[in-house]
Amino acid sequence: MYKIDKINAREILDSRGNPTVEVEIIAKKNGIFGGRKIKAWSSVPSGASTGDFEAVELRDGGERFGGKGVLKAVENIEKKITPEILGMDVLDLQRIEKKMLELDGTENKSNLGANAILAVSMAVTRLGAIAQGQKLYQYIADLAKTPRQDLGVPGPYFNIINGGRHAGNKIAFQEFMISPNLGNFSDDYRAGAEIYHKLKAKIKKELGGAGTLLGDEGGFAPDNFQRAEEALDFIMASIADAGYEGKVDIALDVAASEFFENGKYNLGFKMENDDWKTSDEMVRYYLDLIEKYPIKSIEDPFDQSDFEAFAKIKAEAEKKGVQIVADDLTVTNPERIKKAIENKSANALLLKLNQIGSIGESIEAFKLAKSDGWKVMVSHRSGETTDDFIADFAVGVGAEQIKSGAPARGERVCKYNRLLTIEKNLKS
Ligand code: 2PG
Ligand code: MG
Repeated sequence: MYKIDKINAREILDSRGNPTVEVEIIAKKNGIFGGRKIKAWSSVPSGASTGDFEAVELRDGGERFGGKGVLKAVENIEKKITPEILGMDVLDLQRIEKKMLELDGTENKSNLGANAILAVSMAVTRLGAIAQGQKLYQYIADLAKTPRQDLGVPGPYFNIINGGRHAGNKIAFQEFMISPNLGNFSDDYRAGAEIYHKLKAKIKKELGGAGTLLGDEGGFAPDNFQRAEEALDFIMASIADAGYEGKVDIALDVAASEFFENGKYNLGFKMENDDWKTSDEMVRYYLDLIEKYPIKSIEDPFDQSDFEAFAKIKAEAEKKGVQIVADDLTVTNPERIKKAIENKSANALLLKLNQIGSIGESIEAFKLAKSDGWKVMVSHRSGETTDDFIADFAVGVGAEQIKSGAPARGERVCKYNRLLTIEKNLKS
């Protein structure tokens, strides 16, 4: 039995240059010849278009890093969590998480910080896998009781044009994603990268070099685009240029909460002139886009509290084989997922570990979504680290889909690259 022996926590920077939490945990097997040691680390990501109902990411406030320091979260790991879980068996993730949740004592983890709790939770999961001599995805499959024969690599969604809060350009929608359907992950990955490069060349040629500047998730963020259609036209042309016509689905993350005010949506929120739309106008707009482009997935088409508008578009979109993904609406929180199921607001869940803040609760969220036949898309955050945990998590729970930004930039591709290895392992 490996027991938790030492925990080192520290403040590091994420891909946007903001502080986040990294943790390293050492566990020891007691034996007559002294202890054999194993260790694992983890680091947590951070969002920009954060849902109001997410678990709390503890930040220090004050002057350091513009208030975004995480020294309190680090101290909570070292001074509060560590004494409680030292000596516990690394295979006892459930008890360890329960201890942390009790210690925190709040609904939204605002006491210890979801960033502190999740970092420990992920590192303990990794230690469990090492202790069992398993790959991380296998161990997570055991935790989630996913049958081994169901393990496969999820379909990737590459975010190749960035807008919304992730870019300084004018476009309101946050993410324009492509999902190639070539039958296996490595071919999809290659197609994603080839289309990304064709898009870059096209933007450079038609809009000038400045158009190839990147947004937070590694997608291009040309200032010239104002409407979603312009971005979609460029994407369609790049898919054709790369030779993948008819083999690639389009997905959107609208992140509509970011431009919702007084019951209406302002598609011009980053432009000089406002462009207000009612919920019904937005429904018609989405249906129109679905008609014109091979859009197969729309995430957060409405505000995070508008379960009804979600239900309206879901009913229409479903008839056309388009999934409606709940992100800010459900924030990986079982209570909110239940509400979305009752209201028939979505048929796919965006699953982000740090929205709920522990591995056990993330698995619970996954199961709940599945109980109503939803698809699940495991997701990175716009502020990321080089931790590739979500790749193993997505495979382990049996998620059909994953999004980790563009097929470029280290913090994005480390997840996709890990999936290449897993794909090989699963085949052999
Ligand atoms: C989203 C995410 C990830 P953020 O809205 O789906 O793409 O963005 O991490 O900023 O919430
Ligand atoms: Mg989203």
